Amino acid sequence: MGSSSSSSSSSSSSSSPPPSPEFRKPWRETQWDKKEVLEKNLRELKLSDPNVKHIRILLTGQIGAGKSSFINSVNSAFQGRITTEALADAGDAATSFSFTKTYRTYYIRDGQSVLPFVFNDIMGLESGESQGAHPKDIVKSLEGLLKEGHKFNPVMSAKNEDCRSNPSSEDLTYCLVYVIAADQVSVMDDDVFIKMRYIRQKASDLEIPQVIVMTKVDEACRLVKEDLRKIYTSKKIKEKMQVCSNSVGVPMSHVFPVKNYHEEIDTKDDMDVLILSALTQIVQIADDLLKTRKPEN
Ligand SMILES: Nc1nc2c(ncn2[C@@H]2O[C@H](COP(=O)(O)OP(=O)(O)OP(=O)(O)O)[C@@H](O)[C@H]2O)c(=O)[nH]1
Ligand SMILES: [Mg+2]
Repeated sequence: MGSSSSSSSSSSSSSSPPPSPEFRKPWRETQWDKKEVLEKNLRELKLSDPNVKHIRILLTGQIGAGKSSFINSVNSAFQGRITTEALADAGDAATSFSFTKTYRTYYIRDGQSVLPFVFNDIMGLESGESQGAHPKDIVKSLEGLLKEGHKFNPVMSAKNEDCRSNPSSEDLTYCLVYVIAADQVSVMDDDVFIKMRYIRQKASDLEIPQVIVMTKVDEACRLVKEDLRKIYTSKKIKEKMQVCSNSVGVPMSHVFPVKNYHEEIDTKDDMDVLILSALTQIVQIADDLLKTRKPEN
C-alpha cells in the first residue's frame, strides 16, 4: 500500500505540466491605449538644438532583417495607411543579397508637415569579406561623411573624394539602430556579429548611442502572432531580446521589439503602439546626444 502510494506520487511529479510560455504579468509597461498621445508627442517634439531641423537615425543589420520595413512602418503609423517609400523586399526574407543598395535619407511626413527626425537606410550586412554593406561605409555614415545617393559596393568602402569633407550637424548620426529579426538571431552567422561589433566599437568611440529594434516578433512566437499585446508576457520574446542584447552588447533597456507592417492592408493600433514606443525611445536617446555634440571641424 505504502509503496504503491509512493510510486503514484513520483509518477505524478514526473508528469507535471510543462512550464507556462507566459509570465503572469508583463515585465515592461506598454501604453496600449495611448497611441494618439505617443503620436502627438512625436509630432510636437522640439529638438534640443534649434539649429538642427532633423535628427538623423541610422539603421544597420543583416540583409532582410526588416530595416526598410521599419522605416515604412513608422511612416505608415503616422500616415494611418500602409506606405512603402523605403521599399522593402516583397518576397521571403531568405534572399542572399541586399534589396537596399543606395544610401538614402527618409523623411517622415504627417499631413503637410515633416517630422523632426530622419532615417538613413543602408545596405544589409552579410557574412563574408565582399558581401553586403562594407562596415567602413556604415562608420562613414555615422560620421556624416556619406553623400546622399551613394551606391554601396561590398568590395570597397566609399572613396574619400566621394565623401563629404565638412559634415554639418544635420549630417551626423545621433542614434545607431541595429535591426535584428527575432526569428533569426539565434542562427545568425558569426561573421555578421563580428561586423556589428566592429561598427559598435566605432560608434562607441564616437559616443553615438545604440539601440536594437527586434523585428519579426510574429515569426518568433505564436502567442504574439495571435495577440501582439502578449509581447511582454511571452517568455520566448524576452529570451530572444536577451540573445540580441548579449550578442551585440546593447543593454536590455535599449532593446525594443516590434512587428513591422509586411502583409497588412490597413494599419493596426497595437502595431503602431509598439512602433511609436520604440521610436519615442530612439528619438529621446538621439536628442540627448544632440544636446552635447557638435561636428568636428
Ligand atoms: N513576418 C514579418 N515579416 C517582416 C517583418 N519585418 C519585415 N518583414 C519581411 O522581411 C522581408 C525583408 O524586409 P526588408 O525590410 O526588405 O529588410 P531589409 O533589412 O531592408 O533588407 P535589405 O535591404 O535586403 O538589407 C520582407 O519580405 C518583409 O516583408 C515583421 O516584423 N514580421
Ligand atoms: Mg532594405
